[in-house]
Amino acid sequence: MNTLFDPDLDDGLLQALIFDVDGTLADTERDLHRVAFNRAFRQAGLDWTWDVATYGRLLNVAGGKERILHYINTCVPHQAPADPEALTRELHALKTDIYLDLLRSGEIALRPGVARLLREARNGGFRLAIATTTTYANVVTLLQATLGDGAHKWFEVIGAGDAVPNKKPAPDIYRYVLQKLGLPPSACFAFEDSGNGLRASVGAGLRTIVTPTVYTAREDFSGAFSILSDLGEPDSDCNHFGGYRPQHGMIDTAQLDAWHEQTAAALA
Ligand code: XBP
Ligand code: MG
Repeated sequence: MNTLFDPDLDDGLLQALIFDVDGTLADTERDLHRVAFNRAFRQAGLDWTWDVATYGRLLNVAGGKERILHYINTCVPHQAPADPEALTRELHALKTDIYLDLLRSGEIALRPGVARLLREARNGGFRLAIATTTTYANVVTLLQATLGDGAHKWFEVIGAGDAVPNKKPAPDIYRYVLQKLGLPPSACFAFEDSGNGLRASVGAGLRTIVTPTVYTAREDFSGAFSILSDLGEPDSDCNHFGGYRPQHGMIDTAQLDAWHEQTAAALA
């Protein structure tokens, strides 16, 4: 897929911020996605349990359906049904319903600095987008549960789930989002938490700020623009692990504009 962009939209300034979801906006994997998978297995009468460590290994496979199918084929091949794809679809539909209920009923928080940066970017006229592997309904519900009704409309493009055939680490979902925005990667920053996500965004040519989670902390982040503990808050500096260091202990639009000015020419 070629990224076709509209030259009229690219005036050399920073235009858009593109966010991954799971791990980046909120730490959803261990206590929400994992729990939802396990409940779906139980509801389907299966005795499969993904403990915290097992799930950490399975996270290398991006996408819930892909993860279930991988597990069937490699971890419980003796229990594989005649049609593993059909069972995968059934389990994943159950899992999505359970995950949405968990989001609606639980107290999920965005990671430090996320709500602040989104609000600031929105007020400052930046365009916002999502590039994720997870299911579209999961994104909308997470945004509404954390930022309020209608918050998904803050994002001009939500590239999610099966919008592209190849999930991260393939760059396809980022290319899809850039194409919808009509922007070249040099007009944007991406935000990721994982090695797979970083390979996808860098593969699409995007400068990427990585905020790892406990699950992804030991992954390979070479090629990241900046690696930070989180996006920071005015009263709580982020820790700097590599790449560009934010001047005031947090990522705000002034910092992103300054970094853009320093580095955009080299990308063009
Ligand atoms: C993270 C993932 C997702 C979720 C499960 O995606 O790998 O697959 O674990 O979501 P990202 P689904 O960090 O790109 O948001 O079950 O809906 O696929
Ligand atoms: Mg992620």
